[in-house]
Amino acid sequence: MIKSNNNLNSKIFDASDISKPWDKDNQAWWDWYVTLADNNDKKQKIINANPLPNIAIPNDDEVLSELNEPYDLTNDQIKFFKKNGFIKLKKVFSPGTVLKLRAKLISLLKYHFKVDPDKEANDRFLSLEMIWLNNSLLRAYVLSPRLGQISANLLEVPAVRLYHDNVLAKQSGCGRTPWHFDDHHFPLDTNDVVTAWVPAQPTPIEMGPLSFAYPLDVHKLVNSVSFEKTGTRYDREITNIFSKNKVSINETPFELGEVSFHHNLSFHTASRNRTNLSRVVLANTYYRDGARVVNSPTMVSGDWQKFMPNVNPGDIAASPLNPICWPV
Ligand SMILES: O=C(O)CCC(=O)C(=O)O
Ligand SMILES: [Fe+2]
Repeated sequence: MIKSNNNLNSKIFDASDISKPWDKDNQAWWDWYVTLADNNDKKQKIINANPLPNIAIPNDDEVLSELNEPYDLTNDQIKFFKKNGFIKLKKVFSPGTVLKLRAKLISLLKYHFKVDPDKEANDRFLSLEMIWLNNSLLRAYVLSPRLGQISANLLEVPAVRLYHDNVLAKQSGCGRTPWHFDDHHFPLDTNDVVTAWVPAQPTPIEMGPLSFAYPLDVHKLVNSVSFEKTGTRYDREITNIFSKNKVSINETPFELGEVSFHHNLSFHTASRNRTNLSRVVLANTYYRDGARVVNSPTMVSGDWQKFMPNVNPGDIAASPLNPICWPV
């Protein structure tokens, strides 16, 4: 009798059990992940985004030289990042270099998903990763010494490696990205991790720019909220706790060429895309050279071994797919 009760109990679904590895691809991961977002704004109308500016597009050599140029950070900017866990920097890239990136990403998305993400929206969050392996120009954007140098300087570490790149196309009508911090996602045993989030078009509020709760240590307010792999309770609870505690949230537009950098303990979210264009972003994650993989990655890390083949839990995270991006 006791035995059969145990059997019964072991079959009860436990929404907080995330111990099993993710066994699908990373697109399936995003399709799942966005179901965890609370969307109570469904009735808002889709509006037309401004058309993309009609400007000269630089040639490949001009783009390469821009991606290689250093970016001077002030001590105040580094202090701001340390305190707040994110920073938004203008003029990281020229408008033409960003629009060239967008055209490349759109053609890649068309190829993989067989839809034009700006025209045939089906409210989806489309994702591609490891694009740097197959295209030399996109490799330059992902392994950009400029992004690597900013990342290393913000983290104040001597060298950074690439964890992965990620094309994140939030289509017209696609709902919120749930509140989270990336420490929950990345199976890296370090807090020296930063993501450069590069929007590939001007990104007004209506398009759902990445938004950050600050200062960095607001994650302590929500550390005890247990994550659940189904439903929107986790996301709603974070919203409630932040609102009760009057936590500041930076939700501001991105101009063309502006890039945000966020730390793996920074809590962030993004609103629904209420425009008619896809919100296309290249998000590259970099971490301190020498860091290890955690001992027990979870399903929330997705198919992380795609990003570091033959690296096992506990190992130093330094596969050939994790090149040092700074110094070069
Ligand atoms: O683009 C989004 O909406 C989410 C991206 C994100 O969470 C990240 O890059 O860490
Ligand atoms: Fe994130």
